[in-house]
Amino acid sequence: MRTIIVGDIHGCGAEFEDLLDVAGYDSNEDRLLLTGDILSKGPDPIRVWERIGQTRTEMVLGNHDDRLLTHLRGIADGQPRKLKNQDHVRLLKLVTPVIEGLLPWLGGIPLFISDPKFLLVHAGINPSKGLEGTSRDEFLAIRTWPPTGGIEGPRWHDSLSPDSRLIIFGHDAPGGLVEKRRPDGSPYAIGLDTGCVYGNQLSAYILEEDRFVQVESRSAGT
Ligand SMILES: [Mn+2]
Repeated sequence: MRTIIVGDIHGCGAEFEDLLDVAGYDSNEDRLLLTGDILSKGPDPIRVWERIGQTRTEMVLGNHDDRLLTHLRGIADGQPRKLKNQDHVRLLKLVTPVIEGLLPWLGGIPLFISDPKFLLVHAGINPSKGLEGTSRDEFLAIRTWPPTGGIEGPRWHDSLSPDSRLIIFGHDAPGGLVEKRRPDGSPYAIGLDTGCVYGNQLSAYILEEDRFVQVESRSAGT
């Protein structure tokens, strides 16, 4: 069995399928995990959702998944929230027909997945407080450390000890592919958001083979 971890898909359904093909994903043999932020922004969230339904996929919650969950709960409660952002309006319109399956699935998605060999999170952990001291907001959206509130600045994983368990994350398309290794060559930080939805690549890491797989975006970005 292999462990395949895919970075932020953001509605890039065709590229998700391309990537699974290139990785040689076999749903009977391989374990598939996602870094979160699977549906928002991109062209084909329903294709992503259908593909996930055909596989035994595990995932951690991203900041965009969390916001979608809030809106879906509003719809289910008969109190839909007013939306100004046209991207959000479009996404909700596309996924509302599948709300019956999507809402309970998304509601059960954890903030982190802890395995003896790796820790999977969407954005990261608080590098000084560790996994136990990481807040919900940090799991969903941490980027810089010390926090700057913006995109520029040193990343949280720059402050990680190489002795820590391998941590795999997404969320940081501006930071690109992250690959940090110990002196013995083994990885301790892997970042997989390579901005497919912005016209770049969709990336995956295959744990047992210690290698990356990438496919190009099919569009010039959104
Ligand atoms: Mn994100």
